[in-house]
Amino acid sequence: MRETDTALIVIDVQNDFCPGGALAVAGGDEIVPGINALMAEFSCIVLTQDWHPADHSSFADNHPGAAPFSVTEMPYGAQVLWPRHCVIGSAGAAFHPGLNTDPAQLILRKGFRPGIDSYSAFFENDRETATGLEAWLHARGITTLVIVGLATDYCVAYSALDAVRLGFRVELREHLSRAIDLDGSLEEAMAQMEDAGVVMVNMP
Ligand code: VGL
Ligand code: ZN
Repeated sequence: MRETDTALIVIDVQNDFCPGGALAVAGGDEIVPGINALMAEFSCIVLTQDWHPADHSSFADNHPGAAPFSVTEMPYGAQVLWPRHCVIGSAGAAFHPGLNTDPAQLILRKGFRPGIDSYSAFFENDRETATGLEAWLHARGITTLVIVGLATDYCVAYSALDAVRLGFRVELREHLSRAIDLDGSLEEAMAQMEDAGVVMVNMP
């Protein structure tokens, strides 16, 4: 069991981000057994769930003529337009059936406001609307986070970078994450996380 000041944060291990899903991440399902095994080492576990209403502004099909994976300007900045994914209550939004959800004390849903996306588990994409996770972790005396999940270059990276900014010590288990890798996004995200001081752990 890890120290009581450390939490495991499992980002978006949902059907739509696994092979066969609407926004499939290559090998997304491969990380499930390793994440389940890792849970045994933690007394504080948080799962996040990407959770979008049907009219969500991050869906390309809600922008007539826009292609999936194109970029648009939102009031809060640039936003990738994604294929419709993780619609509230859908099978695609459910956790991968192999993920052990029982040990989690918190399941945090994000991205439920139609006008704004939320990659990070801490802040929506305006980088200031809080999800409440920071306060939840602080109230439990958590100072160190071990982050795993999907996708390395979007929700995992945004969560890790926000966590560092908030003063947490952050460790990324690279082998328990998989990336979308859109136009070099993985390389950029890895560089940003390394610059920010995220501790990279990669095990064969
Ligand atoms: C994610 C794109 C859109 C993620 C979520 O979980 O990384 N990526 N929504
Ligand atoms: Zn999403």
